[in-house]
Amino acid sequence: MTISYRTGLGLALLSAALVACSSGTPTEAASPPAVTSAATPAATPADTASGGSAGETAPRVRFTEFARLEKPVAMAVRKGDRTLYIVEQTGRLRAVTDGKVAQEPVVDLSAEVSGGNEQGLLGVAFHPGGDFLYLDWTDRDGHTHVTEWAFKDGKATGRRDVLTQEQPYANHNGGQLAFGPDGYLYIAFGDGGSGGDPQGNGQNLNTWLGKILRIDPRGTPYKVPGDNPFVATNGAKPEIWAYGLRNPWRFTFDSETGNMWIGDVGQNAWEEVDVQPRGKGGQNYGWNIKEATHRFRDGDATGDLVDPVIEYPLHEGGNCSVIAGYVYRGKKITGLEGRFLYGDFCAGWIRSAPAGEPERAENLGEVKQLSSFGQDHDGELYALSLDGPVYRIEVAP
Ligand SMILES: [Ca+2]
Repeated sequence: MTISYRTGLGLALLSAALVACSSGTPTEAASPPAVTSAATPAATPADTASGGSAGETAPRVRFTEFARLEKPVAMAVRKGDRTLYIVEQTGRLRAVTDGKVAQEPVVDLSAEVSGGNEQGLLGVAFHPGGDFLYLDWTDRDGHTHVTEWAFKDGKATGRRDVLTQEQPYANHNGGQLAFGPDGYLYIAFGDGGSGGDPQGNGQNLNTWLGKILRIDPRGTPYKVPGDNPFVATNGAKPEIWAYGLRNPWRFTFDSETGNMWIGDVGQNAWEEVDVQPRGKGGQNYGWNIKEATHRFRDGDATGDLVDPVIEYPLHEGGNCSVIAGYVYRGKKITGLEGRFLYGDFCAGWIRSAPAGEPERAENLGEVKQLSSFGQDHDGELYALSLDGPVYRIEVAP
C-alpha cells in the first residue's frame, strides 16, 4: 500500500502543527524552569479541601524541567519501580530515574520507525503486573505495530507483535496505549489520515481506524474481552471499544473514578475532549458526522452521537491540536485535586478544569510544543515538550 502524505491541507493535524511550530526556538529551556504564572490567584486553603467543586479556582503551579530527551511524546510507569519510562518519537524508550536518563535505551526502534510528523514511536504502557511492556509505533512503511516485550530487571526481551494495522495515509495514527482499571489494554487509532476522513473510517465498525480498541494482550496473539460492545455485532471488529474518533492522540484514565478522557484532534474548526464514564463501551464520538458539537457532513449515525465536554476553536490564538492530560489525583498540589489538565500543542497553554464541570477551565501555565502529559505512581503530573524538556508540575513557591 502506498503511503501518500498530503500536505497543504491546512488542517488541525498534529503533523501540520509540528511543521508549523518547529521553527520556534526553545529559548525557555535554557533558562531556569519554564515557569509561567497562572492567570488566577492561588486558592485559599479553605477552597481546596475537596477539589474540583464549584467556586474553586486553580492553584498556582510551576513547570520544573527535570530531564531532557529527544522528542519526548509519551510516558509510563511500572508497578514497583520508581523509574519513569519516556518515549522518544525518534524510536527509543528511555529510563529516567531521579531525573537521570539512563544511557542505554530500554528499547531502540530508531532503525525501524518511520519519521513523519505523526509517525515514529508514539505510545508506551506496562502491563499492570509490570512483567510486560507494550509500545505503539509506525514502521518504515507507515503501518502501526503494537509490540510486546517481556520485562525483567530493567531489560526488555522476547519481542512479539500483538497486532498490526495498515495505515492508508501518514497522518492520524493515534498512538496512545494505556491499561484501564479493568486490566485491559486500550489502543488509540486515528481515522487513517488525509483530511475529512475520506474513507469514512470513523463511523465504520469494520475497521480499527478511528477507534479505541480494548484487548487482553496476553494471548496468541491477544484475546478479545467477552464484554466488548460489538462482539456480537455482524460486520463489526470485536476489538472496538469506542468509535467516531478522528485522531485520539492522547487519552487517559482517571485513577480515582476510572473515567476515560479523550483528546480528539479536530479538522478545520474545533478541538475537543470527550469523557467516557468508566466501563461504558460502544460510544460514538461523532467523527466525521460531527466535528466537536458542530455538523461536519450530512448523514445518519448508527447510534447516538456523544458530544464532547470541552471544545475550543482552532486557529484562534495559535491553537492547533488538543493534548489530553490527566485528572490530578496527586497529593502535593493543594487545589488541583479533581481537576482535568489539558493543553494545545501549538498555542502551548495548559488549562485545568474541575472534572465535574469541565467547561470551567482556567489557565494553569504554558509549555512550548506540548506533546503529552505523564503521571507517576503518586499521581503527580508531568508535561512533555517535543522540544526536549520533560517538566514536573509542582506547587509554585
Ligand atoms: Ca467528536
